[in-house]
Amino acid sequence: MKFRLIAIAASVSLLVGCPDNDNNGDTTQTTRSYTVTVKNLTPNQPLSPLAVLAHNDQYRLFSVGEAASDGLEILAESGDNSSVLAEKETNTNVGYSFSGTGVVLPGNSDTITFTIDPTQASLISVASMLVNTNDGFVGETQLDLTSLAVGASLNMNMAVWDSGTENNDESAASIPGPAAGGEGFNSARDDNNRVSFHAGVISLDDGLATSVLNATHRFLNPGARLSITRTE
Ligand SMILES: [Ca+2]
Ligand SMILES: [Ca+2]
Repeated sequence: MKFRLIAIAASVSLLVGCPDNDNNGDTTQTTRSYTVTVKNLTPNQPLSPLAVLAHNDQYRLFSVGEAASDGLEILAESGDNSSVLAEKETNTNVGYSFSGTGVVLPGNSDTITFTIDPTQASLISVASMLVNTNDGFVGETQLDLTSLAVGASLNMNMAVWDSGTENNDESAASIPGPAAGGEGFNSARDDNNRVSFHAGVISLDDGLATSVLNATHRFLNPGARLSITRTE
């Protein structure tokens, strides 16, 4: 009995504290609007233009421990988000795709604003390459927006992943970002072919003789900050 009283008191305070709660699960509302902001937290790793997909729960942009899709391989090696965005056309589980406005420099952020039909897509995935790496990217997948009330935000740190599709040799020939201007995408998968937590770059300063990178290109997780706000 005492537990039940506490539970009731808690639910009452929740209702008082969240007047917008009525918007949750409102089946009469046909669209919902969001802003998605990614802030680059690294010292010297520009982020490639953001890719954002809105989809149902049958889709994942990537799975840790499993092979990257061809689209993610291209994004993670070259920064080109077009193949990931094209999954809207080729995968019936993806309802919407949105691109960022351009490269996101260290300390800067980019914001994408969009409106979606929650019956078509209630989860989102976000990805962007750290361009001074072989195949490093920040990414989140299957973020469920269903319970996000109007005015509420979801904030999280974005881990840096290794797409597992290119060897991390850090050579000038293989780093596409401003540190080198080397090759972007190569269809060879000369790494372990599994998405994993990125071990970080070594750099010439830390003893990798073939590396075109220096200590400023190093990063420790997280690589970016993600904020999602529901506006309508
Ligand atoms: Ca790699
Ligand atoms: Ca490759």
